[in-house]
Amino acid sequence: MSDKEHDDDGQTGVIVRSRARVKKPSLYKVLMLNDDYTPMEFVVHVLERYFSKNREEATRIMLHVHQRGVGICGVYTYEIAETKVNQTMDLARKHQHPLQCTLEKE
Ligand code: TYC
Repeated sequence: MSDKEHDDDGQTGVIVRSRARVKKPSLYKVLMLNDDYTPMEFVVHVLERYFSKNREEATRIMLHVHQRGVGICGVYTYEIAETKVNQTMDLARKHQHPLQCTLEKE
């Protein structure tokens, strides 16, 4: 093979199916579980601090979890969702609340 032909498919500069190589990341729901001991105000605080909810939305989600047993805090890519679960569980542990938070693939 001559130097000119080496590694050259004759398609220089032509983009073939470039869009097909970009896959949308899987999304994960962060779920909050109800319990009998974690104060309502603490759950609202967590939703404001780690899930960027305003007080009204945070209160709505907290009451939904309180009444139905489980609720969605948000939907994120895996590492973001995992970070928010860890932040929530760490703060709950620090305050000795039994609050539980989990991930679920959408
Ligand atoms: N059930 C709790 C109470 O009555 C409040 C609460 C709401 C706890 C949501 C956890 O994910 C939760 N103090």
